[in-house]
Amino acid sequence: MKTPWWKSSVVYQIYPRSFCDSNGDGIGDLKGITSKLDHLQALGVDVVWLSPVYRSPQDDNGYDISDYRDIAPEFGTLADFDEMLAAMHARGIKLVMDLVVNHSSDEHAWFQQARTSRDNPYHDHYIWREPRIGADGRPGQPTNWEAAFSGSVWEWNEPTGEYYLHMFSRKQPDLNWENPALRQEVYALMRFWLDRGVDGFRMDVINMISKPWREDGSLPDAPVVREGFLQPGFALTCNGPRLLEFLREMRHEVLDHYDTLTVGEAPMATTRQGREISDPVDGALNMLFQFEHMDLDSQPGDPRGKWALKTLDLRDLKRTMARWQDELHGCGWNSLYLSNHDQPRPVSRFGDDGEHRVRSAQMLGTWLHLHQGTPYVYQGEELGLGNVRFPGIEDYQDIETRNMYRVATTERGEDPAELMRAIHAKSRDNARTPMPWTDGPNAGFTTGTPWLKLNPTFPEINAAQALADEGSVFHYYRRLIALRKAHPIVVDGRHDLLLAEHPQVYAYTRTLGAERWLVVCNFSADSPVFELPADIPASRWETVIANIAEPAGTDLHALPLRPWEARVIRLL
Ligand code: TEU
Ligand code: CA
Repeated sequence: MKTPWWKSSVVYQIYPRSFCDSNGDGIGDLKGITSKLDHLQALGVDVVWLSPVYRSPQDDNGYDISDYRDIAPEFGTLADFDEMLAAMHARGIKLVMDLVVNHSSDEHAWFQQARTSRDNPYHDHYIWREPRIGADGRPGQPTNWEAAFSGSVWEWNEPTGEYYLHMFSRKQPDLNWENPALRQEVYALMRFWLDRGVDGFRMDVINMISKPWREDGSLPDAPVVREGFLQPGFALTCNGPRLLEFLREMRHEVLDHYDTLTVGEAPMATTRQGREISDPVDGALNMLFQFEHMDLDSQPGDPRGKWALKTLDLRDLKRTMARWQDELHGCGWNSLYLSNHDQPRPVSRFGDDGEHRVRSAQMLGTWLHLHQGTPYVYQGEELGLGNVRFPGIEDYQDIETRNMYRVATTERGEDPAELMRAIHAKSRDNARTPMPWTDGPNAGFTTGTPWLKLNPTFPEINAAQALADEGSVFHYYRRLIALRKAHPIVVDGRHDLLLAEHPQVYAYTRTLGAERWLVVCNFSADSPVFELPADIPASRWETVIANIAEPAGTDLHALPLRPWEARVIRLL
């Protein structure tokens, strides 16, 4: 069987607001993207995933859509979109759109109608509940769930005398997938973009669309982890009873009729859900974005969630990654990512953004791209761009960061200095600082005032510098991407983890037929010695790619490693 294109592709994610501003209003836009396609082509990526550009009040930077069939004016027009898509296709680059259909904006015409009366035909497009009578006999919120962006998931709607559900901000009401008419609306808007020529979808929190309804029409409370406050409700909504049914319907109604790449964003997903959803026969999507490896540097079970910082234990990463590799091999498929618009920059998070910035960024890229799956590169990752440490909360724009800080300081009395430390480590704005193109004014991103402050490192870390320097992260990523095109083992080879308990060295093999590659990565600034297990013969070997030209030894059963070294080796 021919390998589908989405298995051998590398995807580049563009966060349009922060990529390139063509008209000086400080906001990146579609014309800006079209002007930078040389950069993507030089890198060698096959597909662009574009974060939302639809019409939106931008409460959550476009993940709150008020018109699914139009472009936000700050990003351009449908004509600009068609021009961008044609320019991408002319270069052999496909385009995957962000599909945000767990919720819409409260400014969407559906919601504007829905909230006017219980009899309105659009009322049932959303999720409504009457107050629940509490133990004190007084009416209150229907469940105890806390929204992803703080506060309750329930917002009162006076005209109908009901609450509506919003898992994210109050301007992002959840859509009611139980309603077949709503589902048909979603399928129709998908066809609208596919017929326009787009090549697939990244589906925002798609495993949250089926809510855990009980027979009496109520929703369960979440377990209490923080006495006296709202509770995280995500775990209850991420694998609802009708999820697979809805996704299979979407597949049969829409996806089966086009040649697409589909990736479902799936918080809390288990390998079992990953297998079910990506099963080529009975599943529905090509692959998921799972989060397990992104949760390993937070304190498990802590109600502060991702803000409760923890140092990564490399052995946890091995256990998690190896389980996803092993359990999907030969049946499902997965995406590979370290970075996106919601996550801090990997070089700051798992590498060294100081002295060893370039080498550690290259090591992380090697480690990621040599796994089995479809790799995603997030804008700026190919430059080895790091996090920012803005001094005050007012420098941050992200709704998640701002709301968390406000509620933590005003309602829970948490220490502002400690919160700022967590924000420096984890805020989504780390990933959203404007793309540094040059060392010129505003890093060449805009001629105006950028909507979010630049990363102050731009005089040294920018695309022009990276292109000019053969030793840059960019050129290394370019070689990594080319490697995938030249060697089927990178796409199809089986993964086997080595040295599961080593705290610094991450090593694994890939095997395809008689061919075997060994990947050795030093996740530290120390100089450990890599010891290949004795049962793997390795008298002759050669380096395929490495972030330091010459190996420090010849014996793989005792190979000294330099700080943050990465080496891919063909065993002969
Ligand atoms: O993110 C979903 C999600 O799970 C987030 O709560 C994520 O865990 C969080 O941002 C990490 O801090 C998606 C989008 O990627 C995100 O940008 C949106 O804000 C969110 O959905 C709502 O649409
Ligand atoms: Ca602009």
